[in-house]
Amino acid sequence: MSNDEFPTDQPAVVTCGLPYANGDLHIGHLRGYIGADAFSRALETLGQETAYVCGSDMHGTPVAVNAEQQGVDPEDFALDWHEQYEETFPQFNVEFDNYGHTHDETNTELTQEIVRKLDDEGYIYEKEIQVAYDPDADQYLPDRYVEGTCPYCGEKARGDECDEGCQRHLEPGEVEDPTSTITGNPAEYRERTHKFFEVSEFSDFLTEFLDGLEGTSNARNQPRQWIEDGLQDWCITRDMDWGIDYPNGDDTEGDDLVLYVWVDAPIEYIASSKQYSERVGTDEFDWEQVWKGDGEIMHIIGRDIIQHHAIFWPAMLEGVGYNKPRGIAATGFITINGKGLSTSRNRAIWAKEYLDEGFHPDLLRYYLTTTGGLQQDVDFSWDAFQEKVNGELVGTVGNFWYRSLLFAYRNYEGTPEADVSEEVRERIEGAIGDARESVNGYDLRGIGQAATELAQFGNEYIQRNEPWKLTDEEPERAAQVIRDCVQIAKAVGVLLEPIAPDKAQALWEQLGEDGAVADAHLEDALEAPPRNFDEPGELFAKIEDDRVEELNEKLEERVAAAGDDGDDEETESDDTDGDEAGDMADTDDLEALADERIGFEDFQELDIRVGRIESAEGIEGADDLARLEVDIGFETRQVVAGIKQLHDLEELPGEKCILLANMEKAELFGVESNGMILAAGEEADLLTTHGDAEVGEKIR
Ligand code: B3M
Ligand code: ZN
Repeated sequence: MSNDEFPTDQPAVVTCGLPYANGDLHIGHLRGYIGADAFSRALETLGQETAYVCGSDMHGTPVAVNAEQQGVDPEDFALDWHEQYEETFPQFNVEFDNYGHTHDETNTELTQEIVRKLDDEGYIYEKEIQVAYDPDADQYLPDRYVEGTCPYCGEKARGDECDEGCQRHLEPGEVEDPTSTITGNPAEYRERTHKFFEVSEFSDFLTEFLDGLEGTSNARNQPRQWIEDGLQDWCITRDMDWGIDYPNGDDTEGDDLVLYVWVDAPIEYIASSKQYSERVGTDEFDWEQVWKGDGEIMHIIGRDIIQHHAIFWPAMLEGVGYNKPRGIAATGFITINGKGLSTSRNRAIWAKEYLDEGFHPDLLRYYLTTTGGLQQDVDFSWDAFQEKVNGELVGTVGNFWYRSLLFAYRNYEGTPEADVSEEVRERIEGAIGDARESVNGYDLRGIGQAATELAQFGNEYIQRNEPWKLTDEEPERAAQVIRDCVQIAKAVGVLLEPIAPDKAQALWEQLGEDGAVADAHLEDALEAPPRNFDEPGELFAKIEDDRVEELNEKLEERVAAAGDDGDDEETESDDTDGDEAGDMADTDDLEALADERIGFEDFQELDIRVGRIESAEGIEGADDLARLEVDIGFETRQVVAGIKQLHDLEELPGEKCILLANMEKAELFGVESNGMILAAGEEADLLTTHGDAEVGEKIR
């Protein structure tokens, strides 16, 4: 691995989190798979040799619990979903170079080999621990078979993760007040012998690893905090039948101990790369060069699985002497109409549903990659989707492509014979530079913006030069303007390919280009298109208002229908990627409105001011607290806020906020708090202003 600018002379592997093979894919999944696909395509446009690999996650309780509920064998159940995923991804132009699954031979062998090696190296030991047990079901209760309270933050948690609270991974025995998800009865803790991986030995290594890690800042900051708090060793076996057997069967025989799903799942990244090599030959792609040599490894994941990727996984790789990831980009969640995506409440956009509605996959790809930064939560609504598609794809890109090519076709039967002007060449070079920088900064939105802004420039350019007025009087000038436009159109296609591959290919063909735009590099954006091409067609169509109305109604109706009985069934069998966190859902989940009214004078007593955060840092020893310096115009205030786990503190300086300035002073963990930052909801969404209110101004 290096931190050299892309493209490097080493092969790269891009991965995304493996979907649990346990249910229908929805927009929450698609964001990750489309994002990683776009990123890997974008690397290729830079000339970086890249393999995009993934596979289905077949093991663990997320699969076993669902299979059991349906009374089917977990293997059959998981394989069924696996096959569906294999079919679905290409329909969104998500094209993996290899898509395997964790139960196949390659992964099973590799996992056992790696665990054996960790054992040989002395990183694995046995320990007696308390494991939840359901006496009625006569069964041990690993992970999602048990629920209870998170010992760190007090929220309701699953056996292996605090999915609704602090997002921490939980070790067996940690969850408090355990209940069995099989019978709903209280579970008891029993003593069992399990295998542990000595993650704590890797603290220094991980600290250094994180310093060099690229990607989104949340993937570095949260793990740094966890290391500071002290790493615990990691239990890597479970009392289950379904999974990969612990390799040294001798001492655990008959005990049904399998490896914890999070051991074999990331190893599938390697196994899938290996299968790709085996298929195309090591001359074309050498998995060992990546995983055992110096290749570039980039993981795109959901932010709920940072700990697995930025702590456990690099420690495992280091333990066996493999290469480590160069970048981890952790995406935010998806909300639907401003509310948390909830599969049990049917508040989701399903992959199949989207396609059945007849929308082109590239529209969703564009929406999901360019609506927010990778790290931010992205809200999906049919209205916002319509606005983006009609405004940017139809109005800007499609409009520019069609008018330029049509004009060129009608007047010159293709690309006019003229040179591209200096102005346009420079503008295209600028866009190429922006795209290159965006790829290097793991900034998908920037990649899309480079294309859209160039099309925007194209529209202005054609408008400014009015070639239709020039064809008779100044034919040479007209030819030159249209030559420029055709070049811009082609460049937009090359730049947009990672995000909207089909549409870019269609443009490519309209320009009479041979081959695939996916094979083009960014510099090809400056190469002249063929002299002749046929009459072009429009590549994007407007989404009409009545369509959106209809889609909104459908969504509302089915959320309402699920609300009637959906909540009863909420055993979380549905959630595959933690995307329900932050779900504030229905009004029953909200705090009741206050009955008592206050007068305006009471309100006036609150001195609430616009502030700007100058600095933010965690308070040592306090799990949730951060110390902020907030400029409120007259002075800078030090305040303590319970946002350490909920915000990326590095990102806060410069942000406007709202501060209650005449709050009584308080001292927390020895730090004086002189004011209170206002925030909404359990995720502490920080209040701000949306206009140009100045720092120090009073809220009235
Ligand atoms: N199967 C899904 C999730 O927790 C899980 C990812 C594995 S990545 C190695 O998002
Ligand atoms: Zn918690």
